[in-house]
Amino acid sequence: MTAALLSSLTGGAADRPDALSFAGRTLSREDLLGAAGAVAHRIAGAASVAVRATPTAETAVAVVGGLLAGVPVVPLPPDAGPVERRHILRDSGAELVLGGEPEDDGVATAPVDVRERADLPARTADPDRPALILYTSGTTGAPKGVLIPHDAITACLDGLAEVWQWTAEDTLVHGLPLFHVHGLVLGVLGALRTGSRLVHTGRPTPEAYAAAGGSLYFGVPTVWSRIVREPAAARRLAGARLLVSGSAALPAPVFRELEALTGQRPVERYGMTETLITVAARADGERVPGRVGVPLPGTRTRIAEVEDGGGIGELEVSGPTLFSGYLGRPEDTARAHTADGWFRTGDIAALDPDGTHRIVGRASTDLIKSGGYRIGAGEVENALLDHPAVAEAAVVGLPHDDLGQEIVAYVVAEGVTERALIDFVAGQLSVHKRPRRVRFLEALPRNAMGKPQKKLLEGL
Ligand code: MLC
Ligand code: AMP
Repeated sequence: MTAALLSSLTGGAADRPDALSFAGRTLSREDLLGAAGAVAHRIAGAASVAVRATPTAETAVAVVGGLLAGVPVVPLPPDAGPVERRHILRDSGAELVLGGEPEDDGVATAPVDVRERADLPARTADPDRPALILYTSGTTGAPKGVLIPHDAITACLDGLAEVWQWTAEDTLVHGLPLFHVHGLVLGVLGALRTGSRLVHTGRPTPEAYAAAGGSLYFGVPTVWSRIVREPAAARRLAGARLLVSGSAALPAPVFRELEALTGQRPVERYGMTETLITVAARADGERVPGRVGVPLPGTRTRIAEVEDGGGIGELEVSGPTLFSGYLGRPEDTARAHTADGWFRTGDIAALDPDGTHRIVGRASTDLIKSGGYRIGAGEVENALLDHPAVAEAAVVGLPHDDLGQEIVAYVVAEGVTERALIDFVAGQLSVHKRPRRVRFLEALPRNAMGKPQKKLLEGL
């Protein structure tokens, strides 16, 4: 068992008045500990708690409270529609939602008050209970709960601290959502574990990143591509120590424009909800467009090459940062692993002779990455099929300059408009899962087995 995840927070270090700031509202380390202590007392003994994960100090307090109480935390996207919210609450068995207003889903809510103070509970985290249960989309069906152990987070953050020379001297800046690995695990828990300051900008706009004056910046590729389109903002990042991109492929032109405008090359890192970050470019290593770096300490990778794959194939990983399974889904957990226990990422990768990795695509077209969000085509198709006017639906991710991919739905439907269908999906699921465009067809192209041929849809 590695050292307790939040030991640097709870270890009695001197207070830091500006430890965390969310859209201009600042919390000291003692504010955070006191308020998280109050949350920990309130939820003690719960099987798990959900946190309405707005990008605010309340979310940091609630998550830290859960971790200190040893109660698994389930971050809820704050804009989750009723279908998605109900699924996450039922599937996780969360007993309470911290933050937000009560909703018609039978689960009590409790407010989070950052002014409350209580001593930390004596209880320490039970290593057999997960720290976090993060919901993430698969190719079909509703999102699955990914069980993330305390030790996996510790191993990931300590690995990243080493490869990026990330210390308490840093000021981390980002404006990412707090219900995924990137913004929450790296972006909040990473700052707390390393002791660095965190400036959360509320939204990841170029102007807010430029104004934050940090040393270490995190962003998804869409954030970086928006920053290079605002040269004056981009130039203000020239004094930063490290610009980090992840969650999707950083286009090479954006990499080069960032270098031209800031004088420094970004580092890329690769990961997944199920594995946390497994591969990263080192701060003192080579930074090359399209290369996501080398395995973190203790992590191993291999390529499951198809015959004559030319060194390219599915990336498999093993090591200390992996999840412990999908909640209540032993068959899905087994299917996601090889017989010898490696996790199948579903990403197609190549290993260069110097040991650096390139991610070249995904095995399935049914997992879409848009703005760094992972979206399962099946979940959006099911939402569309719930609309009474829709007879058939096929959802794909088409190339998009700003978002990497954009969600496009092809439907067979009568008597309904594109706008109405987009709003209908947004009313059930998180808003980032809504299609950007809907195309109406007479029939979906299908193969002899009756399966939609999604490759034929592009351009229809
Ligand atoms: C969007 N809009 C729409 C629409 N789609 N309106 C109508 N119909 C549609 N179909 C609206 C939005 O609500 C918004 O409105 C405006 O249009 C702009 O939307 P957008 O282009 O999506 O931009 P934005 O909302 O700014 O989002 C871009 C982004 C966001 C980059 C900020 O995608 C983001 O936060 N991505 C981060 C995802 C992430 O953290 N992933 C990590 C997963 S963990 P308005 O009114 O709101 O302006 C992981 C592991 C790892 O992957 O390796 O890290
Ligand atoms: P998620 O589970 O939301 O964390 O999404 C994980 C997926 O994001 C991975 O399976 C990859 O497809 C993608 N991803 C993450 N980081 C990168 C990267 N640096 N380059 C390319 N794809 C990435």
